Amino acid sequence: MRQSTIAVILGGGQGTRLFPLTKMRSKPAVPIAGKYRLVDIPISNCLNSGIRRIYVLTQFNSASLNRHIKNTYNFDVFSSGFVDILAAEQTPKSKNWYQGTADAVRQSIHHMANKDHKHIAILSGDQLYQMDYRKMVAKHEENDADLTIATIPVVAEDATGFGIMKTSDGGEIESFVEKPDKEELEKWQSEMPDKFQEQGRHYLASMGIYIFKKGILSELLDKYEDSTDFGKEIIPKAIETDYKVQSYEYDGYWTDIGTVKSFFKANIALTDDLPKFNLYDNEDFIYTRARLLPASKLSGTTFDHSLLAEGCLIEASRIERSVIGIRSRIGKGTTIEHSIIMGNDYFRSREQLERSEDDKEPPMAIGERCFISNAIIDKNCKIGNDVRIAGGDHLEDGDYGQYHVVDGIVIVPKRSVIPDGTKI
Ligand code: ADQ
Ligand code: ADP
Repeated sequence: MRQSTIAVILGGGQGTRLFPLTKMRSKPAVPIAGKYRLVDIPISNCLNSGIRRIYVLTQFNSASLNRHIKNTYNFDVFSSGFVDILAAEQTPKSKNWYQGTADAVRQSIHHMANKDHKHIAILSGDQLYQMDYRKMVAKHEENDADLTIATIPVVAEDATGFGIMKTSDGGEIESFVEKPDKEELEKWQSEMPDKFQEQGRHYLASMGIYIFKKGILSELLDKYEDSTDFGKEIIPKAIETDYKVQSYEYDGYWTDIGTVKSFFKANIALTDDLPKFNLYDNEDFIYTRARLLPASKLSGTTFDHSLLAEGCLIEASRIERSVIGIRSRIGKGTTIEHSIIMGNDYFRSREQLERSEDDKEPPMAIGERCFISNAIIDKNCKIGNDVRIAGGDHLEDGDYGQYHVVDGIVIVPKRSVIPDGTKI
């Protein structure tokens, strides 16, 4: 297996859907679940599936992504493998950024050409799921497919956001439409097993996870040289022509985390009694940077259904349904509910945190007596005392300078300063 598959993780285009979390970093570096970054999810799936040669394609190469990859995936155990970042670059052949997913792979494929392999797996960088790609590769080989697409049954409401297909009894994909309109949706229904019928999941969706047989990927990219996107162009064209394209049905937990709303929802879902995404597994690890942080210290806080990462100093009154990231500092009397606090990149000394009368800015922390609800506080923010941030549908989406509102969620971008007494 180790020699057979090379993985390519699509690390994101312009990053507009997760803006402003992508204001200061590339999408794969966006922090998730208090201590990981988005890219850790597909990389961990690869490592847990024995795939050790991994490329991450990204539109721009942020310092934090570089540092994270370099410091996380460089152990001796990886001597037979690598995690390489390939950022869009101007070359004699191309003066542009990646124009789409297929274009990103086209511009990078020369890096893979002389690496021994049987298959290339193309993976999305913004999905939360745990999958053993070995099983998918085994099916792909058993079917002797040119291309295998991982698929999952979805409900009508979600179907318009995905590639939807119809398959033969043997699982060969016969027709495919990228993000069908509501009006034409009905004709894309498939016969599903009872279990899915009962849940209203009548449509077979592409998970955007592809395994290509050696040579087929570059053949398709050459043949359709003007096509820049997999879902819109390459996949439908491969199905229409004579390629053998198979569906690999998956029925575990899988969710998109590519928009602010879905990212927020998936993070908060980790605070459920029994989260569908299991971080607590003895075998399938989610890898991330080992930061050697001390244990978190809590004083006087009622903590309910929340994740607390390492290195935090918390004196808040109440924290509920929230994800509290590494090195967070939260002052006395503060309440946080239904929010993501990403934490800090470094500690500040006790002296730096002492506030004198003439300090213009609050320290890098969340102050005292604050109320924060339905919000994402990015890293290294300075939130003063008596600040009230109450997100919700009553707020209009937009850029308000100090903060943004997306789908009712208030986002305070990295390194922002919110003065004492601010009310949002
Ligand atoms: P989408 O997720 O809408 O649909 P797309 O926006 O192309 O497709 O993104 C796929 C992945 O590639 C994402 O991880 C994205 O961040 C990344 N990406 C996008 N543009 C990129 C670029 N220029 N450079 C590098 N990476 C880039 C796709 C399929 C659907 C399928 C869904 C499942 O097209 O058929 O149903 O995924 O989520
Ligand atoms: P993590 O993966 O732990 O979030 P990052 O590598 O993204 O960490 O960020 C840590 C960042 O903080 C680095 O840019 C590091 O140089 C910076 N940093 C560390 N200590 C300090 C400090 N005392 N002052 C300013 N920046 C610091």
